[in-house]
Amino acid sequence: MKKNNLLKFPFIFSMFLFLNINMLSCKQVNEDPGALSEKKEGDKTEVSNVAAEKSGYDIEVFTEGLYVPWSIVFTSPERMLVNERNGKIRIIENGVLKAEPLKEFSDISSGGEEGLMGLALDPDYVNNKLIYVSYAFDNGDELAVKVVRYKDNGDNLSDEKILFDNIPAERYHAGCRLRFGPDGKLYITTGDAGERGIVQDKNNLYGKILRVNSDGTIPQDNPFPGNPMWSTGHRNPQGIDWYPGTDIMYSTEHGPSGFDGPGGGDEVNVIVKGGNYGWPEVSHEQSMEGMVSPALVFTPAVAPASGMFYSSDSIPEFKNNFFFGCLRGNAIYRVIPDENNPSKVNSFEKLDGVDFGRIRDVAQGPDGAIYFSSSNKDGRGSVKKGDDKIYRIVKKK
Ligand SMILES: [Ca+2]
Repeated sequence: MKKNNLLKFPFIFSMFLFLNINMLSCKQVNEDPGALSEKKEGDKTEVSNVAAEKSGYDIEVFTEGLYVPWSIVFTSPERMLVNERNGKIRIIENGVLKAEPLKEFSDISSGGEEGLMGLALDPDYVNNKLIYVSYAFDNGDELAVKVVRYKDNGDNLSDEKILFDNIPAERYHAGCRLRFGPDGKLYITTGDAGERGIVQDKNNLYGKILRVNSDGTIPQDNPFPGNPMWSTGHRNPQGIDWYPGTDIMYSTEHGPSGFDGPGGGDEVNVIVKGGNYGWPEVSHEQSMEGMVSPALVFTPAVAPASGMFYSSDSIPEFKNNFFFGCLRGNAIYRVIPDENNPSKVNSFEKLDGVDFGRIRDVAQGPDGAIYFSSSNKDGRGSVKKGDDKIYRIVKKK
């Protein structure tokens, strides 16, 4: 019953709702949406300085002058790598953005939402220096996404190994987040690439979360033998992570845009092995036997572009919470799972003080700060001086 209540709650941007947010009590999910449901999508939420002052953190600019920073990873406490969507892996060392990229890809396609996207470190990076990237390219006939592994030599990459060069892509719904799970396997999110009619066929790579070994081979214990699919029925998932210390996986997913279903319906899902998440048969609050319903639904759209569990003690109130950046929503959301049953979402809130335009990746730093990137240069934002930027949330001093 409680879950039904969660599903029925349409999140609406509105000042009215915002004023009812109590930063740490997080009761939005239980509020009666009735009085709010007539608000229009264009309504703006304004960040309240009063609320931000009450919070236990500060937000600082970390780097600026980037172009659509899609993925952020730390290779050491001093060195960050950032994928810029138009094709460069940038190095930020001791807080300084280096002019020379680690690599610039010459075969990138970045005409719409696609481009240089996912970036992940091998679980044994400290010893083997392996990194993994995903990017869209034109294979001569059509767009596709490559997942490629390289050795990071500090100021260049070598030892290229292509894991996939055939993940379906389009200018829209091209995925493609990469992250290693606690099982040491590489997980890859793929979009429906505009072919939603075939997502339900498990024998293709459209609208899936894939799971492979770090060399691209298929693990023996995948749900279907010889198949890289871990879950299916996704429209365009772009954020995955695992509740700290468990194998419980959360994912964010973009809902329909009007042309392919009623607008909104963005999702937070708890991903289970072999699960079918419904697209395109069901979306929003609809359910169907054999398909997993979302833990949270956001209407109107917030456009969730990332996903990260926070595991540090640095900001104690955030420990074991799930965070994701929102493009259209111009926000970071904080999702609070039930600590006794982390597969269940207790509540969520919009993080106070985040008012920097479109937000894309969210990453935990080795220092316990939460780093996040703006995405105002992606063609849909309003570009501010110094964009795009990476910010960080640190405990209030
Ligand atoms: Ca779904």
